[in-house]
Amino acid sequence: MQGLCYVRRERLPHLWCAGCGHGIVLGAVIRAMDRIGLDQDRAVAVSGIGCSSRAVGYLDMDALHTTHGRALAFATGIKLARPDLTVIVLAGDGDLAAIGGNHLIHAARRNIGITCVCFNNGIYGMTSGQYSPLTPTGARASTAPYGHLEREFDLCRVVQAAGASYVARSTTYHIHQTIEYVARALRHHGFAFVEVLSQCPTYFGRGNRMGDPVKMLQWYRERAVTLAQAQRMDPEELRGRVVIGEFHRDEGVPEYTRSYLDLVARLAAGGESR
Ligand SMILES: Cc1ncc(C[n+]2csc(CCOP(=O)(O)OP(=O)(O)O)c2C)c(N)n1
Ligand code: SF4
Repeated sequence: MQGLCYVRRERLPHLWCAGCGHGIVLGAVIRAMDRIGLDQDRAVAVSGIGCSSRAVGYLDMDALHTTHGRALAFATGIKLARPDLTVIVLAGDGDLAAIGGNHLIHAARRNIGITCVCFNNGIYGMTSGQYSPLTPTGARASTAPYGHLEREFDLCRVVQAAGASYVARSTTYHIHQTIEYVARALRHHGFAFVEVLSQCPTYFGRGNRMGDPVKMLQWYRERAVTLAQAQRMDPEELRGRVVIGEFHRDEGVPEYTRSYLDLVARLAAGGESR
């Protein structure tokens, strides 16, 4: 496998359930690191809490496993203290969109130079299948045994509207796109967000009678439409589909730590004090 230098092989075998998509997402992140030749001595991986958040433990680089929902808050501190480092956040949909929702919005608003990969399995995996803000309407969860009533976030649209300058979505089935989007995100200077749909056969799959993990991957293949296809479809045709693609990429938006360092330099040089 490419990118083995980024893997803590002594930590294997990993603890995810058989057929869990999170290993596929981590594999894509590792291949993306390899593709861009990431210097692992100048990179930090940060996570919150959840099955997905265990991913940082398998990366051979400085890593921080923080409190639930707070990965981006810790990552922001790291990036401000050491803007020269590549800071990568790996976290679940519950972690990023529920308890950590405000951190996500404000990291995007600042356009701080962090790469954030959302492992979206549409459920709280680690705590046995409660619904998250990304659980699709109608899906069953342990806290929605008759089907989820709420509408799910389109998290890419939320993050883009908040100000992120790189936004993309893929799935564990569309692995080549996933690797390429994460590679582009890692090269990007501002806040880069990649959502990857990742199957949880144990709780989402079983609760929704989706069959084995292969069937869940086929479900992603059948549901997914590209951005170009989606633009030719009406809302009725798009119902129940997931749009994948690169939604937004703008290198022209000021990155927060650069603006901050410029201000510090101006003040140190005796520039304006207000
Ligand atoms: C403050 C706090 N609240 C709740 C929890 C319990 N908890 C641990 S992981 C988790 C949800 C994880 O779900 P998600 O982020 O979607 O990741 P997954 O396990 O699905 O990969 C929750 C609610 C916690 N650890 N800390
Ligand atoms: S509970 Fe779900 S998300 Fe957690 S390891 Fe098992 S399959 Fe993966």
